[in-house]
Order: sequence, then structure tokens, then C-alpha cells
Amino acid sequence: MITVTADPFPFTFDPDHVALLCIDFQRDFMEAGGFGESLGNDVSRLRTTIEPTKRVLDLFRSQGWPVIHTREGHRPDLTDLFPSKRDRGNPSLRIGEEGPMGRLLVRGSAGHGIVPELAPVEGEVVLDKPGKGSFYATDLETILRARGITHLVVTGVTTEVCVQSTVREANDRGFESLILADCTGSYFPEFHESALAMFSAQGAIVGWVGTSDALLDAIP
Ligand code: TIU
Repeated sequence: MITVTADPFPFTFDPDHVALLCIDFQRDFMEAGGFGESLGNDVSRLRTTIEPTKRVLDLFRSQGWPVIHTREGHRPDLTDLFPSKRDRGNPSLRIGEEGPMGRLLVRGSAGHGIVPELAPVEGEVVLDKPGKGSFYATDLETILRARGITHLVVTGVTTEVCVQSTVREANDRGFESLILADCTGSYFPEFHESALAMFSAQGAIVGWVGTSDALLDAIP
């Protein structure tokens, strides 16, 4: 068993039953000209997550532990895009419209891809999802249960949107999540801090919050 220093108390997992979730590290959220910027956000805020997440990815790869990447996006014909999502906010470009990195949040466009620093390698699961939560309308739960995974190390963007939805979905399904504070990020620093505080409050009501260093220090 491996025990990681975390809030509100140490997170213990069996390495035979853990997976790393990398949520939506897509160019559309993390690079200029993408969907995140079209919503008026400063995408540079998310880039601090790349270096620590790469170190955690390298750890999982060297240990042979499973890695699952998710991508938020839609079919090219947009048949899986609810009007309520398409029309939300007041973006300069909407989902499906042509931007500098191709059609925003459309599968197959350059912007939909994961940033090169954290790109999946052979053998890692890449899961496309139409919503914020990674369990909604995907086979993530089936994949985790088929491999006997009970514990998740969670990284990704943005903390209070797709990461928050995913860890709440995981919690309701009985999975235990360790969310890494430095490997998650938001366009809004105060939302990042609030979301992390909400996860670990009330005796880890949603999950545990730790850091990449704490995880790396815990591995013998
Ligand atoms: N807008 C925002 O903060 N996030 C999203 O739209 N999707 C994800 O968080 N991946």
C-alpha cells in the first residue's frame, strides 16, 4: 500500500488498483486561439499544470500503472451538442465554429487535441466526452471496473468545471479520488482554491487534495 500526505488526512491506495486521470488537457483550453480564450479567459493560467502533471505521468508510465486521458468535444455534425451548451455564455466563437486551431471542441480538429507535452502514448486510454463530467455518456465506469480500479489520482483542467464534475461523479460511484492541486488549474484562481477546499471539506466529502511532490515522495 502507498500512503500520500493529503488534506484532510493521508490518502492510501493499492498500486494494483489505481489509475491516473488526465482531464481535458486540450489545446482548446490551454492555448491561444482555442475555446477557452473564445470565452474571454486568460489561458496562460492553466499552463503551470503541465510540468507537474508530466512528472506524475512519467511516474505512472514507469510503474506501469494505467493512465486515462479525457477530451471534451463533439461529433463534427454536432448531433451530440445540446443547444443549452452551444448557446451558453457569450463567446466570440461558439462550439463548432472555425477558429485558428480548427473547429472549436470538435473531434479531429487540432484544438481538440491534447497539448503535446502531455500527449497520450501507446496503450493509454483516450476517452471522448460530450459533457463536463468524465462519466457522463462515456464508458469510463466500465473501463475502471473491468480493471478493478478503485482509486484515482486526478489531474486536469479546469478545477471547478470538468475536474469538479468528474470527481463528484466518481465519488457517487464509490471511487476514491486524490486531486493534485498543482496538476489542476482554473482561469479563476479563487475558483481553483474554492473547489479544492470543497473536495476535502467535511472529512473528504468528495475526495483528498494533495500535490505532485507528495505523491512522488510517497513512492518507494
Ligand atoms: N470553461 C471551463 O472552465 N471549462 C470547460 O468548459 N471545460 C473543462 O473544464 N474541461
